[in-house]
Amino acid sequence: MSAPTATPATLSEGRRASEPARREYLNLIGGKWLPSRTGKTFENRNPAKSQDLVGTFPDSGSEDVDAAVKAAARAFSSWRLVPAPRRAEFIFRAAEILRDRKEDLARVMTREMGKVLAETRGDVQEAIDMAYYIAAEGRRLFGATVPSELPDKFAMSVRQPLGVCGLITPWNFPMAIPSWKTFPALVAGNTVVLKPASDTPASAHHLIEVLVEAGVPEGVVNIVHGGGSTVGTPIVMHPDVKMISFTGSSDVGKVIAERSAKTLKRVSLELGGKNAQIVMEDADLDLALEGVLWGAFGTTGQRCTATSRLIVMREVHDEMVRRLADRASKLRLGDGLDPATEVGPLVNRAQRERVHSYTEIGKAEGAKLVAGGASATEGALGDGAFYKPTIFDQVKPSMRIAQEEIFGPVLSVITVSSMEEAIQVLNGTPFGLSSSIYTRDVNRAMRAIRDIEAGITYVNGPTIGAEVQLPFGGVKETGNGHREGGPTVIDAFTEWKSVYIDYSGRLQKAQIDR
Ligand code: UN1
Repeated sequence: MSAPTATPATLSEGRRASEPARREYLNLIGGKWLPSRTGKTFENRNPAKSQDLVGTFPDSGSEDVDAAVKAAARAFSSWRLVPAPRRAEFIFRAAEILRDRKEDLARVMTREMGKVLAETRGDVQEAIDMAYYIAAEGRRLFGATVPSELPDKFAMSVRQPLGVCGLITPWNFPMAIPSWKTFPALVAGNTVVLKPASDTPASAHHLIEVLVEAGVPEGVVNIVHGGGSTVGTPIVMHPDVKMISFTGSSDVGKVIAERSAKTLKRVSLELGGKNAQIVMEDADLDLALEGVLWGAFGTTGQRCTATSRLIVMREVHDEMVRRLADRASKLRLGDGLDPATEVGPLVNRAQRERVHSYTEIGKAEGAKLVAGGASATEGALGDGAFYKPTIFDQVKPSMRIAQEEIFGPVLSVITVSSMEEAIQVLNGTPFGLSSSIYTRDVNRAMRAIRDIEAGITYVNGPTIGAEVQLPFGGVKETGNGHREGGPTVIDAFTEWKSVYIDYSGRLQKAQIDR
């Protein structure tokens, strides 16, 4: 494996990423660190401090994608033959490197994405968790052995890798989500071309560097930096890419599914959400309040799983909204590297404009603004993409602010009069990722678990905080039936082969010889 030509392994040299430092990043193609063939680059800047340049990245094009796919296809012919437990050992090694370097990786992530250090540490931790969890699959990758209907005949099913997988990842979990896709793909015997979000390319890049350092052979992992149309689309359209795993918006997911249909690629999609927390009148209100604050404003509301709607019983509405508005308006905004900060900036100014447009929509729809509703520009905040935690009360379930994914710190409060109405409102959007109910009544909790249309339901916990060992994904326009995480992610990254071994020494005819 040739070394990066820019400043390699800077993170292992103990430099604190919070110190202003920039780096020229390159693509990794077939084991070589290369600039883009376009000759172009783009900048990655800190959304809390615009003068802080994290690094420059290749602004790649279809030729870079083609080279990466060819390298991955070549590497596949040998990687698929490496025994799965050996493949997994590279991932265990990567887990250890990530664990040792967690603090530095988290600090760079805060600089490029904005979320607070406690959360970027959590993001790296999620990659470490995924590595340990899925590397153990190297000694499982279970198939089934089943009886044959004929004598002296053996039957089983085995998993086989797909080939080159194209992984397209978002900016809100800059390392965790690339790890959710890359690690299982590799354990299963696939090779990878990764295109991370151009808002947060450094963290995905560091993940790939860690895999290189762990000894993953040349061409098995490749990273091509750049935009959605210039790099993402060529990956999706490439005939030698066998599978696409994408996390992002439902609109882009639908386009990817359509395009992938032309070459009948497998597509695993993790898309939008409009997650809700229900608060019943019997709930522990203190707990419910902490839950919704964390679910709605943690990560500045930029999680697929973020709490975007609070569905509250009429009896406890006034108290909940009063306390919530008070607490939300006191949350401390700032640079995520400052330990006092509770809410970081949005990922960029364009996203802040988008979030603010929903504030205008909410007002025009007649909802009542009870907190926030504007950019935060006081003092040093003026240099970043900060937006005040925003709460709309008196929201009707059909309003756009109650139906569309906003992906920012905006919460819509909807009042209901019964459990049935609460679940009906919760289910009444095109999405179905995460959900939550706060109640002390076990019967109500069990009914909610049964009747809520979502891939994830929490009881007495917020909508965010999924763990890697359980399936992650959603129903309706949140996805297309695949799940990340848990043992289920292996289904996304493998093909089944059924094997029949006839040791009778004669022609036996299934369904006919009886
Ligand atoms: C996402 O926002 O796409 O469950 C992922 C959670 C995190 C993962 C979120 N563990 O909130």
